[in-house]
Amino acid sequence: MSIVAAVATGGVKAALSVIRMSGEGCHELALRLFEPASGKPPKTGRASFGTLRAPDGSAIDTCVAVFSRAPKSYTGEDTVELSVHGSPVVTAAVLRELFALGAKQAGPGEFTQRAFLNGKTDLTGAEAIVDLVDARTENAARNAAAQLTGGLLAKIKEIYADLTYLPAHFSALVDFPDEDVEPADEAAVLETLKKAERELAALEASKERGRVLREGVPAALAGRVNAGKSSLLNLLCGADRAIVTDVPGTTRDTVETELTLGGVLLRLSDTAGLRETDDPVEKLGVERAEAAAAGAELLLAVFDGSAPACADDERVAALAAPRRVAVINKIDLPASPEAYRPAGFDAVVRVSARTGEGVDELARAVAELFGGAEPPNGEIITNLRQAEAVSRARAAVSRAVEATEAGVTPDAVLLDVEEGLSALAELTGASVRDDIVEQIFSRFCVGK
Ligand SMILES: Nc1nc2c(ncn2[C@@H]2O[C@H](COP(=O)(O)OP(=O)(O)OP(=O)(O)O)[C@@H](O)[C@H]2O)c(=O)[nH]1
Ligand SMILES: [Mg+2]
Repeated sequence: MSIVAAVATGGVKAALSVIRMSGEGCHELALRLFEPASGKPPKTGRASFGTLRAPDGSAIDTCVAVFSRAPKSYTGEDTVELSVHGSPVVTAAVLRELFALGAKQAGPGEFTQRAFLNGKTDLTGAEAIVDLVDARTENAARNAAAQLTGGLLAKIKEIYADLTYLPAHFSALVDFPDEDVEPADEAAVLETLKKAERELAALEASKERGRVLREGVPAALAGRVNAGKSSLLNLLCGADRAIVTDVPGTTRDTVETELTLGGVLLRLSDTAGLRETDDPVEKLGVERAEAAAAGAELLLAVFDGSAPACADDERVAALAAPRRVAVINKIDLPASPEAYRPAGFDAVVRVSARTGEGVDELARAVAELFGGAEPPNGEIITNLRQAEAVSRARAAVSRAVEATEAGVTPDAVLLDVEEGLSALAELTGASVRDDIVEQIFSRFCVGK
């Protein structure tokens, strides 16, 4: 493989930047620029300090270099990592010299792709790297780290191992019908298939949580005017994001912000208070509020606990969403005996957007509804490619279960099991088409 090089830390100003190189011959290439302070060749696998010099002998920067030998490196090839001072000018100059000496610019994800091709990681591990770098919540990062260290792979290998036992046995039956191969214990075969089916179904179902981890949950605050929606948004995001006044109908346009609540990433919209109005601008705002609620997976219906209920509260309580939490606000004020009493919500919490009381309870409710309470263990499907492969494997195993139950001959079942196995092999990358590998790694950044 040719020698490739790239900045791994992005072209930003920082204390340090790392320039990566990989490919046979990259040590020699690096040594034409890097002059170890010790005067001796750098030891592999150790950090060595030195100076990077341009061909005219002028210093470009001092740096710490790590030379690694195949296969003990990230890519499984000979690699060099140069930690230079984090100036985009310096990194550009170093790269220019490396390119002049014959290195090529690494493509997106090329280092990890080489690691995959050299068996240093499976595909779920490689994808976990993207998820880890992209993680916007601690839970998302934790899940990616668990996947990176083999969480999902271990689960899939376990299912794979259970299923591979069956073809071996069935093949013996099919290929040597006249020999006295012990017939498969039907009950045991069925149990193995059903266990695999259950585990694959659990993985299939985990894609919902994976989506929440990666993309977050679209959520909307809705409530009558002055219920305290904007105050709550500001409190939750810790910034003065939306205008708050005691004028009813302050918010007109929807205001969207991203925040983490109960470990769950919410894309939360503050909306105009719901009420009948003749004001054409406010009318549009109310329409937008209803549209935001309709598109939300989580509705935070805000009610004023210090004021008597009114028809607008009913209208708010009637908004449909897959998950609905009633938030009784203003508990710092004396409660009104005629305040709205919500019913039919997944949770009811009492808060004060003014003092912050009750926000922990709201966070817990959200965590419970979206699985944020349980730290993710990496056995979660986090992208469409994985989801599609798991679904295919599950469908194939389900067919095998059905066929076995119907007393179909083993050779027919065998085809389904093999299809399930090949879907799992695609998932881990044990057997996958080159164009699919290209496509996966093209989603990576340059330098990864
Ligand atoms: N005492 C008290 N006052 C609150 C609380 N939350 C909001 N308020 C006050 O209630 C008034 C309305 O608050 P907003 O946050 O603007 O209410 P809103 O629901 O966004 O109102 P609209 O945008 O008009 O629909 C302001 O004067 C807030 O200071 C609370 O928990 N306690
Ligand atoms: Mg408002």
